[in-house]
Amino acid sequence: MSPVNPVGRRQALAVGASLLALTAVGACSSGHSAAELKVTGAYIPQPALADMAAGYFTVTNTGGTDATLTSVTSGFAASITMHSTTDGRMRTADSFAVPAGGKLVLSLGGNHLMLMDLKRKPLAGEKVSLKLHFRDADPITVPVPVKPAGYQPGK
Ligand SMILES: [Cu+2]
Repeated sequence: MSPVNPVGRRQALAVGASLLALTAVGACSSGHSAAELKVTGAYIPQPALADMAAGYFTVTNTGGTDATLTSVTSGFAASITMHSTTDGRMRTADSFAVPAGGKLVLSLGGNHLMLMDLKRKPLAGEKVSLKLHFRDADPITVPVPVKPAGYQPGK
């Protein structure tokens, strides 16, 4: 009598191989799930002058991969820079992280966009288009409402 049944052994190997395959697929899909970005609460307060405006929004990432906001462009402003605020001091930021399962918040007194060299002064009630460019995610174009000067969300 043979101690090993050849048929049983082959089946065991086949089951083992398919389990390995399942594990590999599972690891791959969770490790590579893309960033899932959504932009909400975007607004631009109507500026006092035509040459400069600020911009605010929130980017939420419900995906499994970190993304990075690398730049913002618009046909309406020749130059858009990103600023962070620390202890009341503004400084230019090269990029902003949008962590997996987290969010990036641009808000009054904190991180914000600085829009310069405007084509014209944006007026409350109109919308301008901003395009957000990311590393590790597709760009998102957002219609951004212009709010009255001094507008604060939720007030
Ligand atoms: Cu600034």
